[in-house]
Amino acid sequence: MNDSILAQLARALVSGAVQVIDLSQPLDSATAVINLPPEFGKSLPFRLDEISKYDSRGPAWYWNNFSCGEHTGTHFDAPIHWMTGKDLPDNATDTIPVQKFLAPACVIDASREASANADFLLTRAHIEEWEANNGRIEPGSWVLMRTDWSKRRDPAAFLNMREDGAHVPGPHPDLVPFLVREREVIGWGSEGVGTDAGQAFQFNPPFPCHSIMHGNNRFGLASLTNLDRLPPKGALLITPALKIVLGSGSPCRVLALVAD
Ligand code: 23J
Ligand code: MN
Repeated sequence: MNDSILAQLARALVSGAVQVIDLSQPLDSATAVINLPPEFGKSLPFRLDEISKYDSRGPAWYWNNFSCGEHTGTHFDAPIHWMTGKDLPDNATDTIPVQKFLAPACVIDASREASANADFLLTRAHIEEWEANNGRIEPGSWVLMRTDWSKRRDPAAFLNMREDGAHVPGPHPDLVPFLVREREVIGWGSEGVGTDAGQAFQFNPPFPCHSIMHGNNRFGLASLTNLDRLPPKGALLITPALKIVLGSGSPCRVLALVAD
């Protein structure tokens, strides 16, 4: 009899008792890319260049070159991405211990608040309400903020830029140190183009999710989708970043395992 935990999982995958949900957005040249003020460097959009397509350039094969910034589309943020994490051990995409690419997820539903207020910030009070219903966030969990922002298919509506910067929901600056120190989360995931709120450039500290998460060797996931298909607790995330040597992050096919 084979009832090892992995054999049970394999059977559950074959039977459909465990489902795989794709939390990634499609990558193409229209994929929205973060737009920082003009004095800063630019991340290039995704680009595909055909090498051959069963033609004189390659009679039996189709393939492409592609290029993009590391932080394009659904992507993983490594600690080395931020100055606060630059000297931490194993802080880049090639050195993060691969065990960390599998971790449970807590999904906080802020879709109602986000639809009423594009600048909505998730606070400790929201987490405590979630914990009253679902139990305490376990160490090593992802916290994913569901906003339904990924349903904004028009890139302009998704980025939601105004003269005073982007207006996108995210974590309150006081929430991030709480999640790092008192809940020991592995990272934070957002549906927006980055992990921080659109107005986070003027928070104290600026970009607290980047600054505090990465300064404590924690990770980020951005441009997630399908968070409305996850339970509040119990999903297992698979988030392997590409093994870019000294990479600050990479596009990522983020998958969630969910049991019936
Ligand atoms: C660089 C500077 C600011 C931000 C970002 C990148 C991201 O959101 C990112 O994708 O890591 S806010
Ligand atoms: Mn990023």
